Amino acid sequence: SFSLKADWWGDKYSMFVHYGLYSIPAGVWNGNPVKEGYSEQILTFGIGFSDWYEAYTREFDAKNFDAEDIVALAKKAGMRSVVMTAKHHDGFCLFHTQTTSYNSFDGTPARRDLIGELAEACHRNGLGFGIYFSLIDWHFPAAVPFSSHNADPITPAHHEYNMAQVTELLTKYGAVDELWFDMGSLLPAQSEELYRLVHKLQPKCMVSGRLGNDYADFCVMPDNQFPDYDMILPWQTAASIFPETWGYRSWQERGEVSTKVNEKLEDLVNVVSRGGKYLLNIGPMGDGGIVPFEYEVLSAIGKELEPISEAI
Ligand code: JFZ
Repeated sequence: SFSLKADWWGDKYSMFVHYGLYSIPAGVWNGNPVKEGYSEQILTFGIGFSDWYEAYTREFDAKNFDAEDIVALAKKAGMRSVVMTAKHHDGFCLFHTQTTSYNSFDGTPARRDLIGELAEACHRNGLGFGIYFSLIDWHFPAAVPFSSHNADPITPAHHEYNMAQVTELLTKYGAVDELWFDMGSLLPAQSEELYRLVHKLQPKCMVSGRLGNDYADFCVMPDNQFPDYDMILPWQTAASIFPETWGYRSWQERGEVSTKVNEKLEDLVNVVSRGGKYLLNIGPMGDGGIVPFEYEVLSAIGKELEPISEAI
């Protein structure tokens, strides 16, 4: 109903978190910076072989990943909810799933369910909680093998796998306010089935337009863009701190905090004043710790927003 969507819509500024195995190589392969593609996609742009990439599971201890720290930063930044990658294109799951051992609980020394930890921290602190879920999967054997583009079709077995994982994500972690499906080129029947599943399990959960075939509760604009026409559906703009990557990139030239704060504040105002919702990304480091530059930028934005926090 409209009022349910208005609840979600009342929150106009949220945190996006890209964290996964890719945060360990952090945009470096064989000692060289991988300049092509986003760093969260280093498997396809830099490393190439799945077993070399999978070896990062042995290093994945997430020892500085603290959901309370992430939630505290979101609050400090003036944000009302957090959306984190439960599974990115690499197929590695940050939640404890029965569908594959390629997950942070069963498949790494961390032995932790990071999605569970973040969901709890959001709920405990009164923040909204959302999940990013990649529809393509470069690890699942029955999926279309990874290719040079991301809009691959979804095989029937892969669709069932996604259905099972989405079922887990929407039944084990309490209220999920947003499901940020991403990429993949689904058949209309596949988009419909996932859309209905989400609303059956969590009627209030908002589904992103990247599920495809017009099965959507909100539209996602390209990075830092806003529409120059009236939108019928609610819309959201996702933004990364640097447009080149969403996942952590160790060699990123970051420049001045103040320059970045002004740039992101301007984007936030442009989006929110046109009726959109701004989803600003952080990409924690390999150990899960927050990048100091990102901490400073978000804190400074929060300070600027203090006088108008009621309006956002
Ligand atoms: C997708 C992912 O491929 C990427 O790794 C990241 O997770 C991002 C948030 O989402 O990338 C996209 C997809 C579509 C657009 C931009 C980035 N777009 O429509 O401009």
